[in-house]
Amino acid sequence: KMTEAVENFSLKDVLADFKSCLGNDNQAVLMDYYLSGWKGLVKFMNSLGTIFTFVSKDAVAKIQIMEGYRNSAESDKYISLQSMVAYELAAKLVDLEKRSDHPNSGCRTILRLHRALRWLQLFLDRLKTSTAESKTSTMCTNAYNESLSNYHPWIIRKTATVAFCALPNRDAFFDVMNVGTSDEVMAMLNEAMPYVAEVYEITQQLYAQHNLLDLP
Ligand code: 1PX
Repeated sequence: KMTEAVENFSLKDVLADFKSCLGNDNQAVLMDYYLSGWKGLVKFMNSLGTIFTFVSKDAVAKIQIMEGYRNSAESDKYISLQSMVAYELAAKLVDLEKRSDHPNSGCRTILRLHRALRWLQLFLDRLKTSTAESKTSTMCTNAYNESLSNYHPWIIRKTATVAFCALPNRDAFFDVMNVGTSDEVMAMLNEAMPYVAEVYEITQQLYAQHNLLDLP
């Protein structure tokens, strides 16, 4: 019943985007690869079942906001996260105190995805060190409680926690990833996760340096 697009889809390709987004000098985080990586994650999440569409819907909305900037007259200002921050701050396009004139700045939109990337990193790290008996729902909940949940109101936390219980088990999860045997999944995660971590760290430093970590 799965479409061809889903069948050919591998988490390996998704994580490769996070390597590509570091470019050649490992300094800038390139927007198009960053968004492409996110689109792949969304596709992966949607293949887990309709219950997760409430999560992917928000990610999709944020990806679309960013693609809007990339398709605008200001496109070149959004070539990297670094150029975006420089441009939006200089042009006063970021709401710093409360959402008002610029409710959907690139800076605040990317910050939401950035926080979610931390969840992904923690979750995949747990998966990497898990055993056949480990429960995906527990790994997912723990990763969430250590990261993203701190930015979510009670009602979202509650809904997310309920959704996590519907996660497929570890074997089914590995199947959906389309990477191969569980040994191959482990090898892929070992090879790809340092790049996700690097993207996270560079973004975190950029935001810290400009005092943007609490954007409303
Ligand atoms: C092998 C594993 C791959 C799994 C890939 C899944 C990646 C999913 C990433 C989740 C993306 C969620 C983006 C959330 C951004 C956010 O925090 N938005 C909130 C704030 O936005 P606002 O504009 O209002 O300031 C917004 O309120 C979000 C609401 C949606 C609910 C978010 C629940 C987060 C759960 C994250 C874990 C997903 C578990 C998927 C199962 C694998």
